[in-house]
Amino acid sequence: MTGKSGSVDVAILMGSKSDLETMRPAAKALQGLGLTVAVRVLSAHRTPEEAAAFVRESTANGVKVFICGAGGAAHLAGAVAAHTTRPVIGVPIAAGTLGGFDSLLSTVMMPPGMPVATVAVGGAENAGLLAAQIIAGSDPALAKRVEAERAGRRRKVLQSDEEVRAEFEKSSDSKSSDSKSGGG
Ligand code: C2R
Repeated sequence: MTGKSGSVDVAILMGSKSDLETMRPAAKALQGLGLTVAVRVLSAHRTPEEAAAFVRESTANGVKVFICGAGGAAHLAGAVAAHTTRPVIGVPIAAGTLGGFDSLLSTVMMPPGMPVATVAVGGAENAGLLAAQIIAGSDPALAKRVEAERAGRRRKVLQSDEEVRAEFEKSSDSKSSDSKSGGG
C-alpha cells in the first residue's frame, strides 16, 4: 500500500486504526486490479483539519475516487465529500453497540447535492471493486481486468454448482438403486 497522497488512483481513508482489517479488502481488490492506493487513518471528528487537507491535496494530485470507512457516528465519508467532487464511496463499519446500523445510516443519509455511494456494512471489497469500475469507465485496459475478475467469480460459482450437483446426484442415485433392489 502506498502511503503518499500524490499520483495514486484511489485514496482509502478510515476513522481509526481499529478499522484497518475491515478496510484491507478494499486495498487488496484495487491492487489486484493493478490500481495504486494511498491508505490513511484520518478522522473527521478527531483530525478534521488533516482530513480536509488530505482530501484537497489528493484531489489536486489526481486521486480518482475516495473510499471512506468509519464506524459509529460515521461522518468521515460525508466530510470527505464536502471537500471534493471526486466520487466518494462510504463503507459503514460495525463498531460499538449497534452492529453497524448506526454507521450505515450516518454514511448513507447524505443531503441532496452531496452524494456518498454507500456499500454494505463491512463491504470494503465491494467498495474497492466499485471504485475500479468507476475508473474503468475511462480506462479500457482496466475495464478488461474488471471483466476478467467477474468472469473468475462466475467460474467459481459454476464449479461449486457442479460439485454440489455431483454430490446430491450421487446420493439420490444410490438411494434409488437401493430402493429398487430392496423393493424387488
Ligand atoms: P476507536 O476504535 O479509535 O475508538 O474508534 C472509527 O471509524 C471507529 O470505527 C471507534 C470508531 O470511531 C470511528 N470514527 C468515526 C470517525 N472518526 C472515527 N466514525 C469519523 O470521522 O466519522
